[in-house]
Amino acid sequence: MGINLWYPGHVQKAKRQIKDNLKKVDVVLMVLDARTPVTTTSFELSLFRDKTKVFLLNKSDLADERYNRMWQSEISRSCPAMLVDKNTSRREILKIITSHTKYENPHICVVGVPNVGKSTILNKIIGQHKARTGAQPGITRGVQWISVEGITVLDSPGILYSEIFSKEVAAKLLLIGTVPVENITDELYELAFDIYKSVSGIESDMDSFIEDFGKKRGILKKGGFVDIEKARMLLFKEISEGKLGRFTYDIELSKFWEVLGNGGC
Ligand SMILES: Nc1nc2c(ncn2[C@@H]2O[C@H](COP(=O)(O)OP(=O)(O)OP(=O)(O)O)[C@@H](O)[C@H]2O)c(=O)[nH]1
Ligand SMILES: [Mg+2]
Repeated sequence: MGINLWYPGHVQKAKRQIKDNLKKVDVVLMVLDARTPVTTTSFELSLFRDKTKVFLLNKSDLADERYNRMWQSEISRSCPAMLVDKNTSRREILKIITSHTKYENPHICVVGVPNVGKSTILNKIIGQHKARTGAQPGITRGVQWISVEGITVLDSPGILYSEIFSKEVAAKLLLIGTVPVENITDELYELAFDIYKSVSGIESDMDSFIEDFGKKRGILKKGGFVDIEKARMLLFKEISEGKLGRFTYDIELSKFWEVLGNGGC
């Protein structure tokens, strides 16, 4: 599967680095994508077993609003959880953190799969743009402690589950932009499109949808034919950036608790 090409050394290294720094961490901010709260919990949760965890359902502006409310209340049954988007204030995020820790100036660690918005949230918490952010997964490469006015936060690169890694998980990660659109197999594109189709109500098959999309966007090669490869890449990029609408791909609430496992919060 294409995704294996992108389970690179730096993810292994990131896990090791996070582990080495965990002793100093009081609160782990688990950043999930509100479109796929289950799929984006698919990383090494065991690392954080004994830590106080706060769940942030980020990019909620790209997810279906009805499901946003459902997910927030479901996760909140047992764990601190809030919906976050680019407009969420620093004060709101600090409030949920400080209300779940006894420390006045807690050391906070921000973790999650690639491109979920970890560095954006970190910058918000410290009130400064100190961590680099960007639309490609894999922007943050090493862990770094950042300290501003008594708030100490650890930024970390995206981490992924190394074992039980199903095709469905990979397809959903593609839909939310966690997997770069290079190196994806046709099979994975097909599966991702099927999932997208089922929530968006599109009726056409992938090939004709891409053909139409390419024509509309003028993604043509010599002779006036649609450049299918390029059109496909742009289509999936736009889907992941929410440009074609707000969708939630994980809708089975009970699955969250299965993935979270016994460790809970
Ligand atoms: N629509 C939307 N976009 C967001 C939100 N938060 C972050 N982004 C965008 O998502 C992209 C990734 O953000 P980053 O903060 O770099 O994500 P990251 O998790 O640090 O990524 P890596 O370091 O690559 O693992 C950027 O283009 C951000 O502008 C949000 O709440 N809504
Ligand atoms: Mg980052």
